[in-house]
Amino acid sequence: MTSTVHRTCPLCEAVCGLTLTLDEGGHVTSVRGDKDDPFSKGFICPKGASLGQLDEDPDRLRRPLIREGDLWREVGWEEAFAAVKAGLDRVADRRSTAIYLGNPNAHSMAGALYGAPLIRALGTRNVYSASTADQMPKHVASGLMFGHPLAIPVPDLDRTDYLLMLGANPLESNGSLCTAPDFPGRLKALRARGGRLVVVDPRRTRTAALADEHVFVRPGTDAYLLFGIVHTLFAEDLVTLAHQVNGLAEVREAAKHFPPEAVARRTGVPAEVIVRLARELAAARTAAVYARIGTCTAEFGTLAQWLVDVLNVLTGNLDRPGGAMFPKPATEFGARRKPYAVGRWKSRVRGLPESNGELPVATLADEIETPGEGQVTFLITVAGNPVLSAPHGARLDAAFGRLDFMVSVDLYLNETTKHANVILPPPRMLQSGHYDFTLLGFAVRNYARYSPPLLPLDGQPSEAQILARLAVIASGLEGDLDEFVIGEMLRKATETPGSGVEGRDVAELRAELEGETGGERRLDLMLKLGPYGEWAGKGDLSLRKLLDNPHGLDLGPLEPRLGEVLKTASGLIELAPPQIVEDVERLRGKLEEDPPEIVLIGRRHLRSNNSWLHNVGPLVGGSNTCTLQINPADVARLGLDGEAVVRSAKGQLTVPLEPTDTIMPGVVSLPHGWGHAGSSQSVAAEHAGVSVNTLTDESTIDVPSGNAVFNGVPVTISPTGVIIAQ
Ligand SMILES: Nc1nc2c(c(=O)[nH]1)N[C@H]1C(S)=C(S)[C@@H](COP(=O)(O)OP(=O)(O)OC[C@H]3O[C@@H](n4cnc5c(=O)[nH]c(N)nc54)[C@H](O)[C@@H]3O)O[C@H]1N2
Ligand SMILES: Nc1nc2c(c(=O)[nH]1)N[C@H]1C(S)=C(S)[C@@H](COP(=O)(O)OP(=O)(O)OC[C@H]3O[C@@H](n4cnc5c(=O)[nH]c(N)nc54)[C@H](O)[C@@H]3O)O[C@H]1N2
Ligand code: SF4
Ligand SMILES: [Mo]
Repeated sequence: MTSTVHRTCPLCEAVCGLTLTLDEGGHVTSVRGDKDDPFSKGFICPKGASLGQLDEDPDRLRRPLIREGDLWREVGWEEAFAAVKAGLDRVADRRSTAIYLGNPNAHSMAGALYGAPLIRALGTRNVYSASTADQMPKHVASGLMFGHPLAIPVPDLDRTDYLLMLGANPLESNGSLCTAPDFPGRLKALRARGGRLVVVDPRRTRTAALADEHVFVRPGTDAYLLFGIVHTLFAEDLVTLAHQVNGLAEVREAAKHFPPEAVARRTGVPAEVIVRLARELAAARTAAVYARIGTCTAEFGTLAQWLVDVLNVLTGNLDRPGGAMFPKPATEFGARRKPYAVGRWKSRVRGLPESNGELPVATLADEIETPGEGQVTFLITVAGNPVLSAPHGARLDAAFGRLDFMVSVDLYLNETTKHANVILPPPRMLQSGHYDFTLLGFAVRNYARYSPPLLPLDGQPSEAQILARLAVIASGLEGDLDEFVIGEMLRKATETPGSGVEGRDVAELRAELEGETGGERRLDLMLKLGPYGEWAGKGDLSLRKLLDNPHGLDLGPLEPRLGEVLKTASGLIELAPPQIVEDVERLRGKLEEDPPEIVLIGRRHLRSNNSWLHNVGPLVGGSNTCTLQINPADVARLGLDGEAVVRSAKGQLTVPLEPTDTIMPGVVSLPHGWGHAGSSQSVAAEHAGVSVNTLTDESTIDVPSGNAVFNGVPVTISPTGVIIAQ
């Protein structure tokens, strides 16, 4: 007997609904898009379609591993946890412990619900994550402008008349910090209804090819370009404010230094194009500016992310339909008691400021290598592969080898986890519940969907249980973590005026919660207390209701809600936060600088996902390979053929060339997440490629956020076989 089940795809930010067919043995026999999902409406991509192969990959770990020298031994769970405890007991000072949380934590219930308690239990400030290799500039800009790092406006994709998109390629990535299943279809619909799409990218990507206009920009210079647009709005009297703001005069002052003629040379975008973009943005009935990873992982990432929302504000488009809007997720984040701040503490070695409670992953190697009080000797990684994904990952590869003890929670033995003393594998995807606590906060329509586990755990702990157990080991406190958290949340809610449960009895409310696991009960609580919840009084949302609606629930289009979202001390939008404006000097200082002759950027491929889907046969090969895209003019100028040697300040690689006129002259592109030579993942090893993060530089960061810089890395390129004096 086969069965048909529905669940959310956990692989990227698009949160598509999937319909799976399972045979009697619980094996996936087919995966289709779920036509009844009100948000994704049947959309699916090749990754979602291969979920079955991934779920049953013979190379994935099923039991814990303990490393003894170079040998791995499969052990039972109790032995594995005892080994972790023994490793941690050897640490005299918790300041010597560190944790790294990788990208899949943003997709899993375990990451959302148990990451923070684990950090607290470990009691260290050495907290690192993929966020400082990704979107930290956006959190810092939003935190300082709107008072909350998660107050991130998204383009109102389905209604906007004009979309200016920088450094994003949703036709490959399916979107990021903008949850929108079938992003390609939504962009086509925008154009079909007479809207205009402009894409700014050093490559003519598939997204750019679909747009009305593609603008080539020199890597790393988006902040100049955006300032040029802001300058024009002021110069031509095109500013229309729809909200009261602080700092308008400071923004106008700062923008004076960046007239279009001055930034044209640096950005490669002609002055008349910059002026026209400003006029178009101002004239559009509604418009949104949206910028992603190409602009975040850059030297001026925070300035660029800030200017994106400055433009949304200055054109009157923030918080209005068709503009840039704040989603209202069903498990809405709580209020912040203190104003958002960055730099509350600094890293030990380089003195880099904390943001969102994290230190930059760009300095993790320093903390492991540098002796002294607080030197990191014990590391936990959860769902991360920083050896391939962090800037100058090659250095981390060596640094991890020097740790006293390392624990990894991961389904693969890979470039990072090979250094662990203990690897704890999560169960199969189909054995886990799924709710997108994080990603639904960035959705272009309000929506909720819960996927319960489809298969039993068979004695193996869930990932939630693994993380909770690690927290118990680290804190030394026994007890039920979930019931503790539930008690705390209920206590706060019953003491908060207007919470819908003010003055009610905690035990009584606790007894009303449903759910098979602690995670489900916490979800039920958050839904009931959330803006559509049955307790908050504005709806009837609960776990039960989501279980009764397995295709998901549409909660309506985005609505203006700035008043609810703003958490700044002034109660106004802070258009010119001092910590950001301070960095404008650095930008000005480089305005006249001659750009390097050749710079390196990254790219994504539809069938890839950072470093960890290269072991799924149907996804690798063909156009999804690790090649260096280079303009034919550069190939000819440098006398290259077939392969070339790329050198940076940090390392060198020999790579196959892919000449294409879709990339600007003077720019080359190499995807990240490759470099699987010698991997125990058999398919990935056959498609090894090289790691671009051998070349990237951990000493360069976006200053306000500490974010890594992956785009605009200076490199030189020479034919293979030519010996260059170093
Ligand atoms: N298929 C696939 N999907 C993914 C992922 C994946 O690896 N593969 N990863 C997921 C993750 S973790 C994330 S964060 C998202 C990212 O989602 P996106 O931000 O859409 O990521 P990319 O496809 O890398 O698009 C970035 C674009 O920026 C361009 N670019 C590079 N440098 C610059 C610059 O200086 N300025 C400008 N304006 N553009 C520049 C690149 O050419 C590229 O086209 O994708 C997610 N989805
Ligand atoms: N040069 C360059 N470098 C980049 C980028 C770039 O554009 N260019 N992009 C950056 C970005 S945006 C990101 S987000 C980071 C990603 O950085 P990381 O998060 O460090 O890297 P991933 O490749 O996503 O690694 C995910 C790991 O989690 C494991 N995993 C997958 N699912 C699960 C699960 O459910 N549970 C557990 N426990 N483990 C799981 C996988 O096996 C893999 O080891 O890379 C960054 N690095
Ligand atoms: S677009 Fe993303 S969420 Fe949708 S099927 Fe593909 S990988 Fe899964
Ligand atoms: Mo990312």
